[in-house]
Amino acid sequence: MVEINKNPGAIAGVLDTARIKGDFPILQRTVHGKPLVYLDNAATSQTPTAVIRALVDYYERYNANVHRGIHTLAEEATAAYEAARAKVAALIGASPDELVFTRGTTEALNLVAYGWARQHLRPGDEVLVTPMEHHSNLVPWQRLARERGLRLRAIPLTEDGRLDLAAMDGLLTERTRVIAVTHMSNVLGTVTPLAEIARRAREVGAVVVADGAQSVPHLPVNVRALGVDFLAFSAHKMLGPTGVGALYARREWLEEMEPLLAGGGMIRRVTLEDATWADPPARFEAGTPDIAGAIAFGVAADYLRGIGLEAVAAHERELVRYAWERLREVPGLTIYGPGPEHRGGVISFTLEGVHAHDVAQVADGEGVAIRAGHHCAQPLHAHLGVPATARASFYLYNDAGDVDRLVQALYAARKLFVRP
Ligand code: C6P
Repeated sequence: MVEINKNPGAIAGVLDTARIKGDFPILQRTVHGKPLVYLDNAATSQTPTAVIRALVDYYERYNANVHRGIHTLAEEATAAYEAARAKVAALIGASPDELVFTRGTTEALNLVAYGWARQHLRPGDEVLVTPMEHHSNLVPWQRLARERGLRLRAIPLTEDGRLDLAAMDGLLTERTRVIAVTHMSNVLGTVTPLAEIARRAREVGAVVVADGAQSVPHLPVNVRALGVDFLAFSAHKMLGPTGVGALYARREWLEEMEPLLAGGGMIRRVTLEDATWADPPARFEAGTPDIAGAIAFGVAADYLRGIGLEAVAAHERELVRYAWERLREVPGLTIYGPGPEHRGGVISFTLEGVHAHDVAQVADGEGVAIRAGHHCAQPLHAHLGVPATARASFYLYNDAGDVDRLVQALYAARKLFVRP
């Protein structure tokens, strides 16, 4: 029988998880008759009451289109929408006019590829990617490379799943125009040295397109300190709703970027023959945006700021250290990626003799939600030599007791699938 930690706070004690769990109604539910342990935060995070209230409040009190009406509701909606932009921008150290609301990370990265890179890159130019990119920061570049005759080159990984910066130096040339790199792998948890990458990119005149889907929710991120040109992230991975996210872009690039969509809200002047664009960020937000979602995104940013991203990161560091030790006790379990000191709150693993999907299914039966599969990172799984991994990903409401429940579920999976 696996020993259950009776005092989770004593091990992962940075945040008061009992109080925080109380802010998340969904965490009070049971799954298959057992209290839910939610460890699929890299896929999507749960939503605190304050964020849910913001969505309801918008529809109950001031549902109106933004930047169009002059009636009270429209003015209130516009003010709340722009206030949300300022809050989200402040969270990453950007100005509001450098932040475009998108549908999420995927749309934000496509906007960079098709809105910016398509205009700026020439045949023969090189784009550096990494083997641990989520498909969202790889497939748009592959598509653009085919269309524009670009060359994609991959920065190798070290044995333990970090970026090999010495090898990156060997790939950097005057043809390198873009380094498209994740700030935190959604599979290995590896945190990449973005500031260092940006410094080296500047030396050859390349821009850095950073995928912040996993880092912005979990680490203190400041775009000025990092020196990146673009940073994409999603609200739903940082306590906000689905369907909204953001692209930070340096002002000079925003000025030169082409919109993906044309229509209402993004124009300055339209004649029957022609149109001119509005200033950024409105230029990139054609059509009625997800107004309630953006406002709720701002409330999620408030919530995170209230707790403090330093504290969130420290909490997850403790939790990952604890999970690392506990998981390594499980016979036949292999963890992928670097040690706890180089990763965020994500641990992907395989369990010998049990398919990753079976691991996830048994865990679900125990009330523990984890993800299994390729996690939209097929090239990385090819590199690891496994078709699928199981993944536990943590957030500010998780504690050592949740890790213990996971470990217990893994023993249950072994009992079912592995012959003694
Ligand atoms: N990763 C996961 O389970 P969207 O879907 O646009 O909000 O985010 C895409 C995305 C981009 N980059 C990284 C590093 C990501 O982790 C994700 C989403 C989820 O890992 C769903 S595949």
